[in-house]
Amino acid sequence: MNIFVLTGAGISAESGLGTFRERGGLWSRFDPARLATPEAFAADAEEVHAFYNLRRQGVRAAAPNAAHRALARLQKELAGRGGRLFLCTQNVDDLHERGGAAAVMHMHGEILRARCLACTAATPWAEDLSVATPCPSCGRAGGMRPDVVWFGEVPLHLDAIEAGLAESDLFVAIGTSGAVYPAAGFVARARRLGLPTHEINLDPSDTADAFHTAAYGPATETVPAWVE
Ligand code: BJW
Repeated sequence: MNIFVLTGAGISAESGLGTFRERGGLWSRFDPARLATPEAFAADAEEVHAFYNLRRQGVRAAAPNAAHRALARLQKELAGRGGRLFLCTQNVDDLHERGGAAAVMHMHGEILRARCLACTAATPWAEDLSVATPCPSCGRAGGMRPDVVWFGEVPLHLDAIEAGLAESDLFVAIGTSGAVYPAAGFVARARRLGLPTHEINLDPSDTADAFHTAAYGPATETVPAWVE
C-alpha cells in the first residue's frame, strides 16, 4: 500500500513552533505581505532576516513530537511491506527528519538552509543570516536568503508530488488550514485520481468538505491513533 501524507504547521504546534493563521499565530503578529515575499526581502532584507533568524532559533530548540515519530514508524512499516509513505510537508522545520522520517519533500523549502541569490548555491545553514553574510560558495555578501518558498514563488518538488499522488492508494492531510495553494488543492487532485482522502486536524480546515473522512484533535493524539 502507498500512502501520500501532506503535513502543515499543526503537526509541529505541540513541539512549540507557532502556526501561521490561528489566533496568536505568526501571521497575526507579523504581516506576511511584509515578510514572506521576494518584494519584502528586496525592500528590507534585514527585517526579513530578523523574522527568520528568530524562527530558525525556535526550530533548533524544538524537538519532534509523537505525531512526527508515528509517521516515521508508518514510513518504515510500509517500506517493510513493499509499500511507500510519500511524506510531503509545507513546514520549513526539520522535525520529520529528526523524528526518524526519510525522503521528506519540503515543498516550501527548509529554514535550515540558505541560498545565494548571486550564484544560486544552497547550503545547510544553522546560524543567523544578515545582509553582511558572505556566500560560502562565491564569497559575495548581500544575497544570502533563507531557502524557503515565499508567496508568488513556485513551490518545490511539484513533479515528484504529482507522481507520488498518482502512485498512492490514500491521501491524508495533517495539521494544515487548506488556505495556501497549490497544497490546498492536493485533496481535489487526489479525488480526481480516485483516492480516498482523510483529514487530521485540530478542527475542520478550509477544505474540510473535500475529504471523505476526518479525525479532529491534537496531532500528538490523533496521528499515533491513526497510525496504530
Ligand atoms: C493543529 C494543531 C495541533 C493547530 N494538532 N492540528 C488566490 C487564489 C488561489 C491562490 C492564490 C490566490 N492569490 C495568490 C495565490 C497563490 C498563493 C496562495 O495560495 N495564496 C493564498 C493566501 C490564497 N500561493 C503561492 O504564492 C504559492 N506559489 C504559487 O502558487 O506559485 C504558482 C505556481 C503553483 C504551482 C505550479 C506553478 C506555479 C507559494 C506559497 C508559499 C507559502 N509560503 C509560506 C511561508 C514559507 C516560509 C515560512 O515558513 O516562513 O508557507 S506561507 C505559510 O503558509 C507557510 C506554510 O507552509 C503555509 C501553509 O500554512 P499551514 O501549514 O496550513 O499552517 P496554518 O497556520 O495555516 O494552519 C495550521 C493548521 O493546523 C490549522 O488548521 C490548525 O487548526 C491546525 N492545528 N494546532 C493538529 N496541535
